Amino acid sequence: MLLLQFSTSHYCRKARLALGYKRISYKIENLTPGLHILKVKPLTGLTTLPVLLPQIEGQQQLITRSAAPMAIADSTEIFKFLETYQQEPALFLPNHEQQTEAWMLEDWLDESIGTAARFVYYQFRAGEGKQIDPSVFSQMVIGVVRQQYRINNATVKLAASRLDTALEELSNRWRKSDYLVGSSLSVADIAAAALLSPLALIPQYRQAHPWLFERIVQVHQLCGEPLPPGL
Ligand SMILES: N[C@@H](CCC(=O)N[C@@H](CS)C(=O)NCC(=O)O)C(=O)O
Repeated sequence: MLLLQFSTSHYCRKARLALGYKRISYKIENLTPGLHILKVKPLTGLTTLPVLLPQIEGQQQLITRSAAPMAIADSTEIFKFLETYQQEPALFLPNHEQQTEAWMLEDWLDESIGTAARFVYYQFRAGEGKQIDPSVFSQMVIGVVRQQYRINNATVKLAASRLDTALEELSNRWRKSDYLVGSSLSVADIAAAALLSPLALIPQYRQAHPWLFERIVQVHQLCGEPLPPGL
């Protein structure tokens, strides 16, 4: 398998965590933001990464599941593909109601909270956190991302408020149990651990929510994935 990714993307981290949890071996191709569209759009019709290619060119014979699609776009679709590709260890909970709850959390984390974390993170990197990489190149990339997603003081304020609500909800669940839903790792735990990982570099979140970063570390360890920057 080949994972097309941006090396720093928290959505690509989400896909890597799932691959790691299932102990599926894969290769990575890091794409350059902007130029990635030339490769990705013809494959998926979308512009976002991660994209998983189940069959590596020239190695088709190694894939025994003949019905594997050519390219899978979107981290949520990658979860679904991996679960059918290799059932154990299961990412889906055996109880149907609990799995539905895990999907609800996963979708909310994906569509709302992962974006909010991106806004707060790039605001930090452009201001207080500039010294993490003050190079002209890094600041230029941060500037482009801020423009692309319309990250400014007003949108960051709304994102920070959404994150506060998310942290309340996740704290209620993760401080009571090792898992957000049910009694084993699910798509919700992986989504939360990946999509909130950019906050590990921001001192105010580190100080206010130590339990969050303990859980992010635990999920990474379970998935055999190197820890995110700051942890
Ligand atoms: N819901 C998507 C979101 C992925 C996403 O937002 N990826 C960003 C990188 S973090 C991206 O590819 N942005 C480039 C673009 O939109 O052209 C997923 O889960 O895969």
